[in-house]
Parts: sequence; C-alpha cells; structure tokens
Amino acid sequence: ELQYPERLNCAVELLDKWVDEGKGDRTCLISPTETLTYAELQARVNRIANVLTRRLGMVPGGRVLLRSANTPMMVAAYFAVLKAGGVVVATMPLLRAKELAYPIQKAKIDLALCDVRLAEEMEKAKTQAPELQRIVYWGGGDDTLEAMMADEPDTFEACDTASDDVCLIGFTSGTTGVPKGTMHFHRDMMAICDAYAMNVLRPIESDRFIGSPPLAFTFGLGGLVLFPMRVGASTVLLEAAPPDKLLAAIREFKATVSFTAPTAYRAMVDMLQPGDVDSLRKCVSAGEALPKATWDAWHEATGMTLLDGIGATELLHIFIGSPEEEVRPGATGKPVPGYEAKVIGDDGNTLPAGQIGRLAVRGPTGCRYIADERQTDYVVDGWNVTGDTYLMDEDGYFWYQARSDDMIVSSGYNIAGPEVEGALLTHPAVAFCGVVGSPDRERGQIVKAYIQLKDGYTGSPELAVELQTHVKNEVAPYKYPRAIAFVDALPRTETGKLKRVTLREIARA
Ligand code: 3SK
Repeated sequence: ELQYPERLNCAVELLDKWVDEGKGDRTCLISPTETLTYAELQARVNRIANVLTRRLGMVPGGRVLLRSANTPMMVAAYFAVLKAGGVVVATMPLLRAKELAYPIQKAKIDLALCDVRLAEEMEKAKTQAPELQRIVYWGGGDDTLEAMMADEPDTFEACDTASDDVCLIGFTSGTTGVPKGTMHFHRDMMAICDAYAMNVLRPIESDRFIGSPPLAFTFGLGGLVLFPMRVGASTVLLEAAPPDKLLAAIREFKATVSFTAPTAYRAMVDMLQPGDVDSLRKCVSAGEALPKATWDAWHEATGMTLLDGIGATELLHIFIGSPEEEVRPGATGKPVPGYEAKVIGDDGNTLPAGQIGRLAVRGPTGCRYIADERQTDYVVDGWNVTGDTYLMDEDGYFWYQARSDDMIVSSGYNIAGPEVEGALLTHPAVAFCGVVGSPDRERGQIVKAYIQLKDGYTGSPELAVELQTHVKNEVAPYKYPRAIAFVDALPRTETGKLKRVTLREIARA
C-alpha cells in the first residue's frame, strides 16, 4: 500500500527535492526553443508563485485556470500553483470560449494564467463567465506574467499542504456528455508515479520522455511531467505533435520513452525510416483502445513491445497495464499494483472470468467528482464504474471489448465496434476506421464502418465487398459491417480519440 506523510506538497517532492539533493543542474525540460535544468525550473516556479500570492491574491485552495500548449512556461505555471497550495484547472489549448466558460463556472475560478497566443477565446470566455476576474498572459503584450516575475525573488517557501489537500481539478473530455470535474490530492500526484510508473513503466534517471498528449489531459501530465520528474529524468515538450512531427522529434532529441495514442503509433509505422526510433526503450499507448493490429504492426516495424494501458481523468492515470515481460498482445493488461478492477453485470454483481460486463475500478487516486450527484450515481464503495465493457480472463488479464455505449446490438447479437475495427485494420488498404451501429428496421441496428483508406487506395463497391469478406475471415461472420462508407478523415477529439458519438449521429441521420 502506498503511504505518504500527512503533510506533503507534490511540487516539493517532484522538483525542489532534486535541487536540495544537489542535482539542480540536471536537464529537466527541453523544448524546441529552450532547455531548463531542475534549478532553472525551480527559480521560474518560485517567481510565479510569488506573483500568484503577493500580487494576484491567490490563497491556499485558490483555483487557477491554466491555458497553454505543452511548453516549459506551462509546466512552471503548473508547479507554481501547486507549490503555493492552489488548485490547478488546466484546459485544452483548442477549447472554444463556451467550452472554457463551463469549467470556469463549475469550478468557480477567478484567476487564469494563459499563453498570449490563446488570448482570443480566453477573453471571450471571460465575458461569458463573470466569475473570472483576472487573466494574466505570458509571451507578450502589456503587464505580462514575465514583467511581474522580474520584480519577484526566485525563492519561495512552499505552502505546507496536507497530502490530501486538493491540488488539481481535472475535467473529462466530455466525448459522451458534458465534461465532469474530478478532484485530485497532492498525494495522488505521487501515487500515480509510485504505482504505474514505478511498477509498470520503470523509468530511469537518464530517460528522456516525449509524447503528444496535452498537459491538460492527465495522461500527458503524468507521462510527460510527473513520471520523468519523479526519477530526475528529462522531458521533451512539443507544442503540437502530430505523428510526423513526433517521429522527427523522437529522432532529433533521442527520446527514450514515448507516450501517445494508438492512432499515432499506427500512423508512425507507415512513416518509419531506419534509425528513427532507435533511441526508444519504452512506448506507452493509452487514451483510446489499442487494436491488436496496431500492436502487431508496431512490434513488427520496431521490435518493441507497446505498453497498452487504460486510465481515466477520474483516477488520474493508468490503472490497468502490464510491464513488458507480462504483456499479452491484445489485452490491456492486469490492474496496476495498488488498484483493483472487476467486471460487473447489469445488477452490479461481479461476473466470473470469461464473461463480458462493465469495468469497475478502485484505487488510491479517486474517484472524487466535484458534483455530489455524480458521486452518488457513479461511485459505489469507492468503485468507479468506468463505462467500458471488458472481459477478464482466467489469468486476470483484462480484455477491452468496447465503450459500454459502443456495443452494437444487431439481430440479437452483441457486437463490439472496436473488435470489428481491429479486424478491418488488418487489411492493407485501411488507415483508420470507426465502427458504429446504424438503425435498421429489420435488425434493430446494423454494423456500419467508416473507413479512411491509406494513400494509393480508392473507395469502390468492389473494395467494400473485399473488406466485408476480410472481416468475415477475421472474426465471427455475423459481425461483418453490412454498410461501409469511405471517408477522407474520421471525427476526432483534441486528444486524438475517435468521436464515436459523432459517427453514431452521422449513422443515424
Ligand atoms: O486512458 C485514458 O483515456 C486516460 C485518461 C486519463 C489519464 C490517463 C489515461 C491513460
């Protein structure tokens, strides 16, 4: 069991500790424009913490909205809020004013720190959410954060927070409804490092992390900031990391650990040149289900074992995922030490191994919604019902089937959309696909596949039939997509997740 002292500030444990131990000159953050050592980051954090507390009136427990792409300044602002005992509410850079106004109102935020390049929507959000009293920008303009920092000392005494003081409110991405705010404690930030990172990822001090998830998504926060800093390693921050840029950066910066989504690994396979990923020693895939075809393709192209994982903003990070030597291709893995997982039926009772039901999870990092009614409905005895459909095998491995609302019921058969997607992805013409139910008078629903073809292929009725036959040969024939639509691109969220909700709406129209 993970034990933490009663008083704990995670900024001290993850940042100040290295400077105190005389390791401040180690590289911490690398970006295309600047590199900061642990000591340099600490000095920047301290100045911002002074600005927050002495000039902007932030008090312990005060909530601060952060809005930026993945940059060293974003990390510094994040740690400054933590060190000063505040609560970070980080938002995705591409959010529109209306989407920004929502967390501002729900989390009652009166102060924002923001990259000036994202000022337009931020200002609009302020007019929509009167709670927000003050926005301070960095990166240009008048009265900037940098100007305020210049007048402040680079020392700051960390707030003496309790280990279970809230330090972060994470909002879910809202792919299936309105975003939900979930609270995390200082000790949770340590716990994801000590549970997932130490047991499954096992980073070392000389590692150099890299990846694409925004730091506002806790997958990115853990994978690109907390895990490297827990072991005194370094991380490469990229403002935008589509697969081609990520691949080039892995090569340029000789990254050793990558965090990105399954679609990015799949896309990188098709772009790989000899030597591109020679520096990598660990690759983590999460944020979305990893099709076995993608695991196989990455393994064949690189020889590497992709570490699949499922996490949730509610639990802060990955709670099921196995280390290399225990990986079973196609399975998400086993519960991370410290977490428990089970598959439950419609009545809430635990199902035996081999049966398909809903995934429930319990662990040290959650789940604590800010809305009481949500907590009552979705958390029972600490178990969070995740909305994913899973099967646990006799050996305790968890096998993803679908999001619970992605199960297609056709002529009485339950068909998991992602399984059909997995089968389609093994066809050489298919780059990406999304499979959903489409209403059908005779069958209730039919399986419909939206397919983005690889360059060099053109959609045609003949190819559609070929793909249907291919699926029938890969999985039980009743699962084949009776309808196929070829598309130029699939709808995706900002974090790269397939928007099945949108596909379902299109399929219904
Ligand atoms: O799997 C996910 O979607 C996730 C969500 C939040 C944090 C971490 C992960 C992997």
